[in-house]
Amino acid sequence: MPKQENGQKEDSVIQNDLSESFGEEVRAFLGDEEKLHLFDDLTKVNPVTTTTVLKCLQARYRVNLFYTNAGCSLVALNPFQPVSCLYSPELMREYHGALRPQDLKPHIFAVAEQTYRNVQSQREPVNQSIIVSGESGAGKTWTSRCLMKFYASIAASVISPKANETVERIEKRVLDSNPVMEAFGNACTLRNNNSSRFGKYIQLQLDRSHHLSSASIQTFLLEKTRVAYQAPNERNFHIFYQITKGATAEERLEWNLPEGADFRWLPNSERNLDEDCFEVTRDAMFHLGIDRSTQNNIFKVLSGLLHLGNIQFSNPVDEAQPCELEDKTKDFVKTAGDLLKIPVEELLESLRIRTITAGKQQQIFKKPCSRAECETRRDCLAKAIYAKLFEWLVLVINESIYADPSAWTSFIGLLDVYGFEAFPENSLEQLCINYANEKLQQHFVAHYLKAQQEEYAAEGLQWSFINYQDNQNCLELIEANPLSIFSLLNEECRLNRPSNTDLFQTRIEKALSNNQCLSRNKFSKEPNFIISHYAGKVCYQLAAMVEKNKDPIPPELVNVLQNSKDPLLQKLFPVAEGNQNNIKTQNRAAVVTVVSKFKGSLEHLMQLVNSTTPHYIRCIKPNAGCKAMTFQREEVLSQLQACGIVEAITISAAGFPVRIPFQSFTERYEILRKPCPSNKNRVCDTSNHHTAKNKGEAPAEGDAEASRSVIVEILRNVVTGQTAAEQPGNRAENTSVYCGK
Ligand code: AOV
Ligand code: MG
Repeated sequence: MPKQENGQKEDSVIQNDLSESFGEEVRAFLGDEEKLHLFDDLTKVNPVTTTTVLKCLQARYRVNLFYTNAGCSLVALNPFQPVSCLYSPELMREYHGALRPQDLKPHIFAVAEQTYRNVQSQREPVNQSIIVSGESGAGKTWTSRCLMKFYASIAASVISPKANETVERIEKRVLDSNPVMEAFGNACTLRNNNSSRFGKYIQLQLDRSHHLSSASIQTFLLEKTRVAYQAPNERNFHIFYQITKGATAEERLEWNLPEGADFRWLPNSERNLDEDCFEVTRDAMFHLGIDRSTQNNIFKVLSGLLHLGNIQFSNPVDEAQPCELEDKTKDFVKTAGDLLKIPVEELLESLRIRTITAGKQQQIFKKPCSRAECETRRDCLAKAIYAKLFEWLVLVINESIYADPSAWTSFIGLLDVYGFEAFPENSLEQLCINYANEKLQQHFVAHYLKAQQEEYAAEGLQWSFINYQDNQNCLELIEANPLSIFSLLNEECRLNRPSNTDLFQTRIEKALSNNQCLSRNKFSKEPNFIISHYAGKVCYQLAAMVEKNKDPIPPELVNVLQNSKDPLLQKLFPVAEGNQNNIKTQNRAAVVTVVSKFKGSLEHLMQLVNSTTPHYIRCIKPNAGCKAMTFQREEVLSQLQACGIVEAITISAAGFPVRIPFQSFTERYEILRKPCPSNKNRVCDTSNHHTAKNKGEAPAEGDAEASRSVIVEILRNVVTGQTAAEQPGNRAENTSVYCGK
């Protein structure tokens, strides 16, 4: 859970008081302090407790070991500084070429390689997913980028002359999608200088020979409000800073971006970030098929939005008249109109005059908007353009990496969504982001913590159930039908009345009071509700939430955009057939709310992910301030506790790390089979190397016993590559092999 304050103890202090603060049991473990960093697999730590796991991770972090295996997951600690050779092409080759990548140090490349081999080893290809999770700033996007580079390097190493040309093209384009999507979809927030403001699932599609043949990118809910509103100390999307800083003198002239111009929607531009590199974005766009002239068009429109942001209104003397323009902003209206190729008068009318249809004849009336309404319309226009532009970019990128589904047989999916966040002020955007993270957590819980234990029980294995934090309650509070935060928000939108947040707060409390994940900050004057998420409590402010959920685009704005002479805007806002300039029809369009759309797209995503074999990378943010090489114990501790990683390690350590379907097991190792125990004996426990036990049956005897022990020995070597004695803290369970149904 992100902390507001930064007062945690630093590494050196933690060092000194560590042995005092830990219990007796742990002290024995700490005896081997020198060797702590050698635990590259947390299932080997004994005992597995939050404290021991934390201690191990800290010891490894200190000696630049950022990756540690944790049962079914890989824990990735963010160094917050470039580490030489950690992602070098040589290292990629080493992992890709390794006989057994699991013998090498834990690394995201080992996960990537294992995932790739999983696809290769199946007779029928099984799709795979790598789910990268962690809170905001933990390193998900960085990790996904490195994974993509790894797969691109595998693709580039393909020698097949036939495939070569396609592969080169695809892998380059797949990589080029990153700077473009990050320029348009990432921004500097309080938690992360390069925070993803959208979710992304990229499928790397492989042909029959397991070569990269194409890819596709699916995105989720861009935080478009950022275009027109940035919280204090945050910034707009990177691309706006890139164009204002990186444009040439001629471009400045053409795009009306004089050096030092002051734009309201461009706060904190004095902060220079690596992400401000315009050249990289332009080159990548070019490689993706967006030529220089289209790029020019895009940047002109973006500049138009910045000018739009500087338009300010004042109340008219006569209420029956439209709002006045503040004197100093008149030039901005003209420039915005020029850049967006919309006649200034039309632009002003769309911002200041509302069209109402009424009466039996559906007559059209015009009514001046209030100052606040004018401002909302201005913001809405900018958000609509930016969101469509982002959608269009994703479409263009997808077209450039697309192949007919008959050209590929399997895929590896990489999931990188915005991480859990809690700011001083949280609204619908944070609710959606945190909901997405709850969904991923649920996947982990259901897939690993729950399913694995249920399977042991079903197989009749001796197993004492390990408790874990289930987030079902929290998800129900947010999304359930018929009553949840989402359903109440939707109902409020349907009622189409001026929203009264005080009443809405009471309604939420009444309707959902029996869910323990719901509470309220009673000391706040602002209507709010608190949700206890798996990663911590977040207080959401109700103001503007209903409006954001409706996300209406006034039809006058759509009209004005459809009538623009700008080629890009014409592409983004095509005139639907038979619907030209028809305000009446547009008024009647059914409203699909933001949360309904988001819920639908996430459900679709989870179905897709559920159909794949998952691999988890858990990114951990070692300090709240994004400082290089600083390990704040409490910060890490709360993340470990929240994500259920210790429970997962406990289950992995006590359970069976290798599970092979019984059928495959017998097929594969049949050759070693002499007289074999009956099929009912499904468990081979190698703790004493020669016992088969399950459901209380007697151990096999003689030859059968010996042959089974040979099989298990082989498997053990396949799995660990070492003997038990060589591994620090190894236990009998770690060498167990379990053949399930
Ligand atoms: P996120 O994706 O998890 O947050 P990022 O991947 O953007 O976080 O990482 C945040 C910052 O941490 C990056 O910009 C890098 O400066 C640094 N970083 C992360 N991983 C590494 C690494 N392995 N080596 C060096 N520096 C690293 V968000 O998108 O906010 O949820 O919405
Ligand atoms: Mg990110």
